[in-house]
Amino acid sequence: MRYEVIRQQLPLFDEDGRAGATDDEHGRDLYYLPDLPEEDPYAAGHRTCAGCGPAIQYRWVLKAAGQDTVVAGPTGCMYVANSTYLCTPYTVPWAHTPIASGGSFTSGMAAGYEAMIRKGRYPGPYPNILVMAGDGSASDIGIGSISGALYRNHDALFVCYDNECYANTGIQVSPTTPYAGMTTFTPFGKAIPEGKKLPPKNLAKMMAEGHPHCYVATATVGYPVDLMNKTRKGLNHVGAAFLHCYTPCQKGWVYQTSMTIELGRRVVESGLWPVWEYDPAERRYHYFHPPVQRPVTDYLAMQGRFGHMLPEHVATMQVGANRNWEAIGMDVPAHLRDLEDPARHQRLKDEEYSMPLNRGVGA
Ligand SMILES: Cc1ncc(C[n+]2csc(CCOP(=O)(O)OP(=O)(O)O)c2C)c(N)n1
Ligand code: SF4
Ligand SMILES: [Mg+2]
Repeated sequence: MRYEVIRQQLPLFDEDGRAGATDDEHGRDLYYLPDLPEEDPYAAGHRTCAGCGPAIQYRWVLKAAGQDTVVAGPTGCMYVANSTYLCTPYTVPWAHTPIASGGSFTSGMAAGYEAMIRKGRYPGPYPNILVMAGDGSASDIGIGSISGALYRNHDALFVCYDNECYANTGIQVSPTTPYAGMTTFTPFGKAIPEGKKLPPKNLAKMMAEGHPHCYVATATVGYPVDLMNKTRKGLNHVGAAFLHCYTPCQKGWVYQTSMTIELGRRVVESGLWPVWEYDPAERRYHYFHPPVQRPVTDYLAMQGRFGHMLPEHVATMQVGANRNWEAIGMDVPAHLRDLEDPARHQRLKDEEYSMPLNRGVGA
């Protein structure tokens, strides 16, 4: 006998309330949170650093997914710092996978649940299946297995929590490390004064362009309701979905621990992390247009990993941000265009910005 696979539909959180709570002194919406579920599948008691962006992202995503969820986590900080022998912070089933296998392991889970439900060996409904992989895993070592899973359209949500480095092994460069981002593998010096020479891999666009039948979105920990709604949309989508989330790493980026959420806003407001959704039914991108457009220095100066940047490096970063503004359909104000000229910048460490500076890399 063949049984029907019943799928869940998670309701979206109210964003109207968020719109009603707008206009702080910068014209931004406030940190509004609607009535969130009390359940916390990612419970307290783990060992991540204070202010850890990936831990915040894990909490919001699992709150949005709820109790009827199974999770996989490839090797990385969110495996190692979360789990000790026979102990994890999860109140839902969780499995560790090798760093390269997040996609293939999750494909197996999805296919297994489908088969078990159809054969009447699991009562259903079909659970929320998700994997949360670091950028080293999702954009580098394990990209093949995730791309394969997206291509085969397994019904699961594939999340990349992006802390822009291989954090767990001591802050090494990854493909998503930004231009000029200092890591232990991209130190600045006489030969390479900018530290990292290459721009970051555009992982989310690769996933959307390469798998046009999938729901794909970007998010940051600076916009929790948006992150939770995109989690639910990805889980509700029948088939594969990919979510790329910006998650600051306090240890690797060297910033004040209380600034994780603020960084998640400023990276968007400085044009360095476009927030969007790709709708596979329409085959269209929907871009978020932030109400504030800042110079990149408002973002860079909060982090020690950029403290070595010279005027030409800051100008290069502003060029990239300005092209991003154009790509998402926003005008580039004259004062941001002017900042493409290196002569308009000092060495970053000599400037005075709104945030106190730390120096160095935290490895
Ligand atoms: C095949 C393989 N290569 C290298 C490692 C060593 N390793 C363990 S965790 C890690 C860092 C993973 O980086 P990322 O996926 O970005 O997660 P993060 O640590 O930043 O949370 C590495 C390189 C491994 N476990 N397996
Ligand atoms: S090193 Fe970074 S990603 Fe790892 S636990 Fe600390 S803050 Fe989180
Ligand atoms: Mg990482």
